Amino acid sequence: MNRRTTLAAVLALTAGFALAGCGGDSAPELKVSGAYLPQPVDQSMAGAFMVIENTGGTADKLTSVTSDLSDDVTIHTTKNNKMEQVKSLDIPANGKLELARGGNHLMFMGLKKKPAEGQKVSVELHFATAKAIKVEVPVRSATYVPKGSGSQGSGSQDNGSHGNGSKHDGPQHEGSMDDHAQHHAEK
Ligand SMILES: [Cu+2]
Repeated sequence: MNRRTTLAAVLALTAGFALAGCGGDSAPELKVSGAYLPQPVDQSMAGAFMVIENTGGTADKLTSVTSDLSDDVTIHTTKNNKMEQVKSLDIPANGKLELARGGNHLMFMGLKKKPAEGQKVSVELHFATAKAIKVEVPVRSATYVPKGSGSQGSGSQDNGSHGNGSKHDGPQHEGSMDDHAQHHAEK
């Protein structure tokens, strides 16, 4: 008896979910804002940043990214100033996933052309649950920092916390981008 009741409950839940969550669990509701791609130094690589907000009651994951700029787009985190490729990034329910300088970012390798400031790069974000979202990401100056980006945690990143006169990307990213270049050069 008990088992049958449970099964019925599960079926009811599943059906509810299929009907866009009548059962109380809402689907992820994702919105992308503040996307930008700092103009890269050359065609070898570029990074992009944005905020993905989830107003739904269900968590989701950013699982992959495609773009007309590159066939090799990966998702990176930054740990101890080193970039690390990850399979996915969590987007919490009623929360947000922040991609920002010195932290999580999208990485484009082997660019098909060098994007210039003022242009837009078409990027498609793929998620575990939600439908893919297409974003026209504006190309900004190499040193662009979005206004009100105070939530990155590690303080000012543009003013020589490295002191090595880096002129293009955020110091952290650039330092580790060199690792990337080497890594890829070994192919
Ligand atoms: Cu990276």
